[in-house]
Formats: sequence, structure tokens, C-alpha cells
Amino acid sequence: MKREILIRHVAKTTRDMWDRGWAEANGGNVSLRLNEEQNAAVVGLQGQSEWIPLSVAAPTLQGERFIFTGTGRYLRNVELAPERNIGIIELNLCGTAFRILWGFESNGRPTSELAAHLLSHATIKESTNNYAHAVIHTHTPSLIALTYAFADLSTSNLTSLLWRMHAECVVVFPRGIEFLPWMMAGSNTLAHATADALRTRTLVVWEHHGIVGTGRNLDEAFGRIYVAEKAAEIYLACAAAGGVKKALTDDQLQAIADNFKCNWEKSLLAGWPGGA
Ligand code: 2HA
Ligand code: ZN
Repeated sequence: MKREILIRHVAKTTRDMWDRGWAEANGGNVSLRLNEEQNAAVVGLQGQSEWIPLSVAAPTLQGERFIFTGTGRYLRNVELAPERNIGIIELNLCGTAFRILWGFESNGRPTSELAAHLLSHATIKESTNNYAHAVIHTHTPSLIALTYAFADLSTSNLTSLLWRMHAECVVVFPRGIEFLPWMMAGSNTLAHATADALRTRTLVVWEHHGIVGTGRNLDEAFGRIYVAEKAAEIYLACAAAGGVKKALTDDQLQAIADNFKCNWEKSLLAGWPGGA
């Protein structure tokens, strides 16, 4: 694969994130672990930096290459100047340091959420048997709003609300959506908690901050986030119109799960935030 195609794909994703209002200022970040075909786009590239130590070790990602958005960079600008706003990195053979192979011009570095991305990649590489290659973190306003609107949000009542508010949800994230209480952005604590959650989920909500979505490629990760965000939008539209008077029932969700042969985690159905 040509490098330009890979870059265009990342630029399309970041542009879509900006267009949807998910990536204000330098908010949001994207990474893709290069597959065999995409690795062809980096053949012959020499290290453009020294080895830079990672704050977390990711031994199972030894020697892997990734395309990343840059720290402090604006996702809306990736399409204008990809060589400045994104870059390709390579991990060393211990998974303890990285070096830049391309991009991040003018002293750029990968995202401030590098630890969360790398630990998430390590988890999903293993838990999906090397299927999942993409991680997106973004600031989806309606999902964030839910973390302010309810004081008792949990993995089960958030999953239950989203499944019941949009019929796509149980098909797109049948294993549920994880809710993590507030932790400092960019911290190793948040990185470890996110990666742990991804052993069973494909989506993780960060209280008062945003979401992490994973998938085979950027389209799948983006699509999963979009479906969850849309369910939150539908909920908020109903709340603004006087409240939810009717939602998908247990039986309807079961019928959808059966129809689409989803291996869903039905135990998450209990509850509704706010206790109603
Ligand atoms: O890139 O979104 O969480 C800025 C952020 C940090
Ligand atoms: Zn963020």
C-alpha cells in the first residue's frame, strides 16, 4: 500500500471527527497498528529520531509500527499538513521505546494519550486474535453529557440505556460499553484501566472526558463510536422533549440479538441511570 493512501485514510477519519464536533482544538487522537499491507508503506524509512522511552511497557507490541496523531495538533489540520500533524512510529524489540519513522515535523511527538493507545493495542491484539488494529479517542458531546446528567452511571446502566435508545447498539457493541470513573487525562492509571476494560469491550467511556473505540480498522472504530454517540443524542433529544416515554424492551432487544446472531452480554440489561 502507498503511504499516501494510508495518510488519506487517517485524514478522512480526523476530518470526520472534526466535522461531527468530536475534536475541538487539539482534542481527540487516533492510532492504527499497521497490518502487513500497510507496513509496505513504510519499507525503507529510516529512524528520524533517537529511541524515546515509553512511560509504559508494551512487550507484545515489539517491533510493531503505528500511525499516530500528534500531541497538541489539531485533527482538523491533518488533511492540510499530514507530515506535521501525524506520524509513523516503530517500537523497539522490547516494547519499551519508540522512534519516529515519518512525520511529526517541527519537533512533534505522538499524542498525550500514547500510553492509553499502546496498552489498548496490546490488549486488543491479544483479545481479538490480531483482528483489531485501530484505536480512536474522542470527545463525543452527548456521551460526555450523560456523564454529567447522571450521578450513578455504571457499565450496566449506561449499556442498558444506549441499547434501549437505538436499535443498532446491541448489534454494534453486543459486549456492552465500559464506564470508567474520572481519571486524569494522559495518565498511566487511565491507560491501564482502559486497556483492562478492552479485554471484554470495544468501547470505553471516560467520565467527564470522552470515549475510546476500537476496531479492525478506523472505519469500524469510528462507526462503533458513532452508533453509541447517536444513541446518547437520541436519549438527550427525548429528555429535552419531556422524557423517554417508551424504549426498546428486553424482548425486542432479545429478538434483535437473535436475528443478527449477536453474542450479547444480556446481564448488562439491568437498570437505568437515575433509577427510573
Ligand atoms: O489530545 O484528547 O485526552 C487531547 C486529548 C487528551
Ligand atoms: Zn481527550
